[in-house]
Amino acid sequence: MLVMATGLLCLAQPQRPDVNYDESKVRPYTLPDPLVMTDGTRVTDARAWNQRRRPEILRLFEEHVYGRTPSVRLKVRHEVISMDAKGLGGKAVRKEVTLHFTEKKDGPKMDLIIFLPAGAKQPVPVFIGLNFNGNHAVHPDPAIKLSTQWMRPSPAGGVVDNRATEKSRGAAASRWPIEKVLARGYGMATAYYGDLDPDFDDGFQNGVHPLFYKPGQTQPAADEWGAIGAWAWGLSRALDYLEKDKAVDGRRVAVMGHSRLGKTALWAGAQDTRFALVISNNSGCGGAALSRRWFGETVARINTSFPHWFCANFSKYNDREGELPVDQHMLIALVAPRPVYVASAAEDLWADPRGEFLSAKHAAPVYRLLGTDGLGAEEMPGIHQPVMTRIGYHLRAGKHDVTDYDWERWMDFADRHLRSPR
Ligand code: GTR
Repeated sequence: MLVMATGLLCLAQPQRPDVNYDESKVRPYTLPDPLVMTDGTRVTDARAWNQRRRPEILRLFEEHVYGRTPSVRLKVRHEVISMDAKGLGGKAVRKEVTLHFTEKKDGPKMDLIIFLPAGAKQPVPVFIGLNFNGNHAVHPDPAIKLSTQWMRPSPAGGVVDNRATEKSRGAAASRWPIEKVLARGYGMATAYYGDLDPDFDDGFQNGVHPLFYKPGQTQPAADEWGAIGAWAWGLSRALDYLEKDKAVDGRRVAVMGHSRLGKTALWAGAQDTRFALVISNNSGCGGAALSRRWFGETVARINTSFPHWFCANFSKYNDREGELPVDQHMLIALVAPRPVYVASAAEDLWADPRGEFLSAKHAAPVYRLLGTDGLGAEEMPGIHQPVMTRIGYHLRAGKHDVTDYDWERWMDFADRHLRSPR
């Protein structure tokens, strides 16, 4: 344990000067017990968990962290905009489908791209995740529609005046090893997160939020969804489509996400139990990492830098993490008993790898109560020693990123836990 902590600190370059990266400075904290109701009642069986404690924890995350997702069902129209049975040089069936959230053609909509292994004899399990740079950035294939949405400037270049250019094709391909995923019998689906809500603080005037305002409402209430909520909602709409696609096994869809989109994948998987497997990559504060540790990014920092990600209520807990009625281990517990995988990177101290591991560990009692093996590690494992129990975990060497190592472990995990239909 001590060796591990030292290893982490040696590898890491402190990313910001006034942030705690020192394990010895983590102050003692007490986590809320996922198996004790707010009124003090202990949860001792699956029935009490499913009927009482799980809904209670979900409500607490809605009210205090991510905000409530509207329950109104929109009529979503699916428009297939391209279909190539011989995509990627014959390796993939590639489809592009636009999900229109209003009657208007130019209203809020999401472009979903799906790659399925060519020649599959039966419906395949699929990984779905939102992407940061547009669908055209996940693979250099020139046939993929170039996103026309607002986009953050990209370190890889190719974004001019907040719009993608041809130069950005394939810019994020290293994070989306599509051919490798197809070769192992999985499909891959992705959509651009900015289709759902562009990632800047505009008081929720663009994206999908206004579609749900009550008459006279101009922004979400303090306990209503922010950007992460909208992104997670979009993942569920993508799943609605995948469930209808006969080439996809809708009961075996794994949701994954990196960083802010890892927070999003966890929140999507927590709310929508149709996701059969949930993967968080380097999701950090507001994702898998425990807020109470105050290590790396904190609640106050995240709410200051990104005031639009969470609900307004979350900022009440800036520097008062101890008063939160939840911590992030309870978010992971909401996925139980479905398989969940938490992936950390050793140099990504901003995301607090140990805090991510501890969340997985403290979610395990819920997994065990529900009859699974929980997490097969008491202590944080070393670099590249993946844990593959119903809760999966690994610490990868290197930086905040998505690499082939991460994908290979997730596929190993999916091979183990999604092999047969649920
Ligand atoms: C950072 C943020 C993290 C993480 C990351 C990302 O600036 O502090 O919480 O979400 O961005 O999404 O890339």
